[in-house]
Amino acid sequence: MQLEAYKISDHNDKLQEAHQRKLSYWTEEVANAEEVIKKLIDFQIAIPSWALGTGGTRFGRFPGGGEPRSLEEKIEDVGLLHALNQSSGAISLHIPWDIPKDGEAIKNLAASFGLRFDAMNSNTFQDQPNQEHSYKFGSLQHVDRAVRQQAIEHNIDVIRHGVALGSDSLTVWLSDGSCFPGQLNFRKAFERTLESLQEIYAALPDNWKVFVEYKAFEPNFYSMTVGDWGSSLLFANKLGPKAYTLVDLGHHLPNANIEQIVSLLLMEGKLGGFHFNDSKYGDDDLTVGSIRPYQLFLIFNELIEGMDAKGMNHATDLGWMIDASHNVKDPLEDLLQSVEAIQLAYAQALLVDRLALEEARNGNDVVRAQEILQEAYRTDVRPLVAEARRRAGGALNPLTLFRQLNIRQQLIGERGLKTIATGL
Ligand code: LRH
Ligand code: MN
Repeated sequence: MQLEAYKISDHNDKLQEAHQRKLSYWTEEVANAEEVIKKLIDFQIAIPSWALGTGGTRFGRFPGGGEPRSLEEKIEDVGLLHALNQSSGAISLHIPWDIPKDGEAIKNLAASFGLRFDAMNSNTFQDQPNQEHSYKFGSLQHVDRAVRQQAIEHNIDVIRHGVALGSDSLTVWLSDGSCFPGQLNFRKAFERTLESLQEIYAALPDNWKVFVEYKAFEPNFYSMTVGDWGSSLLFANKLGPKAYTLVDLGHHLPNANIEQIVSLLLMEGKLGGFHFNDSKYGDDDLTVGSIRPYQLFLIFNELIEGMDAKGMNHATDLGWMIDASHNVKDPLEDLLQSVEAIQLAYAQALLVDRLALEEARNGNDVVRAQEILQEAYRTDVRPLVAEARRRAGGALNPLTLFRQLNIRQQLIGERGLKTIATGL
């Protein structure tokens, strides 16, 4: 479904007066308000193609209706999100869940919604129908060369699909590992995985990057071969300059200091990108900023500090992607909330007085340093984020408009109640 521009301008017109009143404080009082608004307009977040339907767990899945039945309908849904918030200008595909039958046609369809293709994701954590070799005991780490070869060829196939769509990066997340002590020779598993990744690396086009995504546990529950930022960095360093680490916020052991990990990976020039979500316990894949919004702010604070230290472009030099699963929320509403939470954390972090913060740190003024950070975090930047959307042609309040237009009902009307989207 296409969202007509007049529906967005009608919505904004009704909210304009209240919005201007809130915004005036900013534009009159805050020196870098304009700079922040411009940065927010440029900051695009990729939407995962596997999170446009209702997610589930081993205990159950409760589809809400109107889910996309094809890649084309998934692109339409991401187009809808982007029309509403003008901050979701990319889609990240997962193969084979979303194989583009006609790459050119899919590329043009996405472009008609103002969308580009972000990182491609391979899948050697599930066995496909009529697959010759099983990944039960791993893929790139497998003791059997034939299984590794099958997984290597799949990744090279995913790169081929990505080239046809204009993508320029591959995310490799491996469920490889072990469930019991004794099951795996950790060193040999690492070496076989490295050898396999080197063959995939050799197939990367010159301008491509490969992101090595780490995860502490699940679906293996004793060891994961790419289990933490250290092992991911080892792989990225041994593979070469086109290889980077990918930080999925839900892939850490409890109480890990993710903002410190981000700072060090940036310092090493080996941070490739993010899978944003939130969690309280494990890889819960919850709405971004719904459980630990302060941690998200602290991560963006380190991102800006580290990216500015290297003169990096905030909008284009890292991969900004969401990776979430929606068990109880409408997938599109959940994604609108996640994009909003990311934009808010980025805007707050842009307000941090970095000179004053360094001065406080150099004086070991711990209280002052915290006050400077929390001054920014406790600032209501919603008018800035809304203004960035308005100037880019989006809705001042995307979620309200999504509901006012009964978009889910319209999608159910078009697609039916029982449609199931491919993905998690
Ligand atoms: C693994 C992961 C990975 C995806 C999958 C859908 O937990 O985060 O990024 O391939 O979710
Ligand atoms: Mn992920």
